[in-house]
Amino acid sequence: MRIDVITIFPEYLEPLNVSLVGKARARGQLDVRIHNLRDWTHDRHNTVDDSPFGGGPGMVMKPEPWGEALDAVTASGADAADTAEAVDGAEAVDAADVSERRPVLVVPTPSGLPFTQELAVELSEQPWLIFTPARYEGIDRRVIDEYADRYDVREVSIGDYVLAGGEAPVLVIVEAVARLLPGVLGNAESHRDDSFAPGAMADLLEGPVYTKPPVWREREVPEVLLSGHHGKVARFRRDEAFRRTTANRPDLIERCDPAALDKADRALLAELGWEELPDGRFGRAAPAVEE
Ligand code: 6GU
Repeated sequence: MRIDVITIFPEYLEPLNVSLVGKARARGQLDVRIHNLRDWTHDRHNTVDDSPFGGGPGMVMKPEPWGEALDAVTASGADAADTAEAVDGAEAVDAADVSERRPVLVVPTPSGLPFTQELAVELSEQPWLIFTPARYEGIDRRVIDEYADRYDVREVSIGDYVLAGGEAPVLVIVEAVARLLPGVLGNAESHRDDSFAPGAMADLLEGPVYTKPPVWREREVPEVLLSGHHGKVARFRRDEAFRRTTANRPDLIERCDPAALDKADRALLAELGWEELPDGRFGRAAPAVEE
């Protein structure tokens, strides 16, 4: 996969050299290119912002540098032939794939669609992503409109809070996507039980995990995990997942597909004070009304 990031703070993207993403780059599985937006300005002060039409606080990113930057970066697909060679038979960045297919433009903004594991999976299937993290009050709207005519543009928010710029969201999205690429995580099975992974544990948060030593500061690892009984271990983990999900994300329980709940799940939810609704879903039991 190829990833381009256009930013006024290239140094903010330095963490992409570290850990999982850094290793994927070193192995040639990921071709990340960071660009300085100011390289596409032409005035003495490398101006990228101006005051908003219609008034109001803050500044807006000017369309011209973004337009020139996006034209240059989107046109550079054909030069992807010089991308990193795969090491140790790892899957190399497919240059042909990049040049033949259009990039997906990912525009981080607090007013975008929520970034979810489902979107991470979808983005991980693309050959080429271009990120446009903004500062100030955002980018002149005409830039997004201009490229939405030619490319798949995704305005994405990473949560219900406001950050000073889109660079941290780029780090978040790239890490979520990169770990899904074939061969990037050591063990492909590692995805399977992820919280929010599609499949058997869908819509449940992952429960607690333990390792050696079996006793630490007089705290014991739950005995069932040492038993070697796979069925009991699976049930324990599922129970813990329900306990954590009911406590931290009751909304996920309320949306849970009733067909995904077995008898033991139902019994546990009842024990945790949830009530079964006529359609088989679960709702938080109404608190007893005090007289
Ligand atoms: Cl993508 N950008 C900014 N500036 N703030 C955010 C965000 C994005 N997602 C949540 N808050």
